[in-house]
Amino acid sequence: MSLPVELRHRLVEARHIAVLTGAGMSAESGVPTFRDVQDGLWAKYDPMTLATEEAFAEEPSLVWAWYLRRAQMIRLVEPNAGHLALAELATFKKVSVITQNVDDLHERAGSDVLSHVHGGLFDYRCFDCAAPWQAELEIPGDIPERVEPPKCTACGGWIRPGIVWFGEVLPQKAFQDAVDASASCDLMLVVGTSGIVQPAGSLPFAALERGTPVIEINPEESRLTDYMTHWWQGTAAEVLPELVRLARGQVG
Ligand code: BV8
Repeated sequence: MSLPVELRHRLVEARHIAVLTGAGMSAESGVPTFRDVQDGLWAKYDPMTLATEEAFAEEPSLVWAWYLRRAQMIRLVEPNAGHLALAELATFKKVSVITQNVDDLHERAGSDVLSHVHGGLFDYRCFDCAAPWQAELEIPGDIPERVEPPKCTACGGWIRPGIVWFGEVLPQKAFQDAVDASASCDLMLVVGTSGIVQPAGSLPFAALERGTPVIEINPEESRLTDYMTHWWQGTAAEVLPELVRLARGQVG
């Protein structure tokens, strides 16, 4: 158990816990983290360049195929013990889940997600006129390097994923809800994020600035570790079930 006594008490007494999750939250479900996602056909591409409006405008079929592959990966995996632990925590505490992840694993574990700050792979819209696209996403068994995106029935533009690309502003309400929860909770957990991407990486400071303790759960140090109240070194699926036991006041 790697939690100082003072923080164990704060955990047991906490009435509102905000949780910021990143790609490491889904790693034990078998979803490669954002920086490790490149293998196979897309190994030669940098995700940082693919996840941009410019890349989609230039090569819609390449970018669309990449997101189809990621959507396919997510459909093939299950929530892990970490996702399930957060859903369990919310049965006896107020928990605000703020995720950078574009998967739906928190929802499939039973969590109500307050905020997907980087959007998600479960809604789509027209790249040109932004009309929502409701059709069923067709994912071929074997996804080639390029797949032409569907076309918007309203204007004929390409359909894009409801993802926040680099250089795009975050959904205003989603981010504001995330800031409000981080600033008003009485304990914050930061799970599986390198803290590299902004402005999501700034959310823990909305808690720290108010003297709210922030516990980082990560097997490795991140850009945030030096600023955290406590670094609980370990993985999401190992640590979060233990954290829930401690939150119930079950020691050991
Ligand atoms: C914005 C969707 C402003 C895409 C993502 C130039 C122009 C504009 C902006 C910028 C710019 N230069 C820099 C910026 C800011 C930029 C940014 O932050 N860049 C970084 C790279 C420096 N941010 C933006 O562009 C944002 N928009 O700033 O707009 C603006 C204002 C006005 C007008 C115009 C613009 C938009 C950022 C959103 C990008 N979209 N996702 C997609 O997924 O395809 S972000 C992407 O990275 C994923 O969502 C991912 O969640 C996110 C963050 O990464 P992490 O989650 O931290 O994942 P990572 O792999 O890095 O780390 C994994 C961690 O898990 C590690 O620490 C590891 O140790 C740990 N781990 C591993 N296994 C486990 C584990 N932990 C626990 N358990 C385990 N088992």
